Amino acid sequence: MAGTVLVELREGVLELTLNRPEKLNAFNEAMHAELRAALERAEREETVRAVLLTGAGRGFCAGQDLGERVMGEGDTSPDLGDALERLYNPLVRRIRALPKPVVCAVNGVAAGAGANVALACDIVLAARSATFVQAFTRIGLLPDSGGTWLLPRLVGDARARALVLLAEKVDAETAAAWGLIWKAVDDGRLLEEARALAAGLARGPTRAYAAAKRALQAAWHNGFDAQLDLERDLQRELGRSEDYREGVRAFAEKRAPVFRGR
Ligand code: T3D
Repeated sequence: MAGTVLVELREGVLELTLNRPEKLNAFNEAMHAELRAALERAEREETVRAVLLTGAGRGFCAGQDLGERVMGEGDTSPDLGDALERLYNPLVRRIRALPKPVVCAVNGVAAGAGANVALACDIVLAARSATFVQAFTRIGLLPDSGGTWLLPRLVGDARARALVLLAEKVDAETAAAWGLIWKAVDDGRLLEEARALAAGLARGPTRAYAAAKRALQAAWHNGFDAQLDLERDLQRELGRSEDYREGVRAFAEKRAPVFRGR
């Protein structure tokens, strides 16, 4: 039986396809578990040097599977804090902290936590027909999975507040124009472009990417001096890497570098 996440390693890229298309790839416990295992593999295996996340069918991900949350008269309310603590928070933390680039190809609607998981990735491409919707307030919730942290930082407070309170769909072109994502591409070219981009990153200096991700994440809370200190420490480490040596040698020899991620 096909899993809820399809996993394929190609050209150093671990391609992860959310695979519950009949539910627009909404998250259930099984999909969380399979995605977690795949991301752990991405972190562990040296042959994996980038990750590509996408969705099967016409949607990217519709957030939490609401079928698991329907309550009858007299049912006790679910502990959503527990669901965030066990499932969503570790997921977005894992994506942000993964020491390898994570590319997201948003192939269709990205709603609720599905939108915020996409936005947690390093480089987000979206099909022109894709949409993003902070659907949470439609069902009486607030954005989670890092949405309230990430949105104002990406698009500014005014747009973040409107996105959250109005819970309206934003199309991919607008998302790109606002800086919510990297770019919108023609539907038929999305996967091809995302794969080429991820494969290029997989051939790149993996340790430099990891350090850059770490520094960019720290920049959100560090002051200028702390950030300069962090850059100094990380650059010191990178200066001892094989990839740096190769990069400089290739530059001097006027050829393309061959980075091994070491
Ligand atoms: O609970 C916790 O653990 C706390 C954490 C919460 C995190 C969250 O993500 S909360 C937010 C949950 N998500 C939503 O509220 C989004 C719900 N879905 C929608 O608003 C719409 O489906 C979309 C805007 C995403 C897409 O609209 P549209 O018109 O393109 O498609 P549709 O017809 O509404 O959906 C197609 C099918 O997918 C449909 O099934 P059916 O009728 O054909 O059998 C629909 O029920 C199903 N579907 C869509 N979203 C979900 C879903 N099934 C389960 N859960 C979903 N989230």
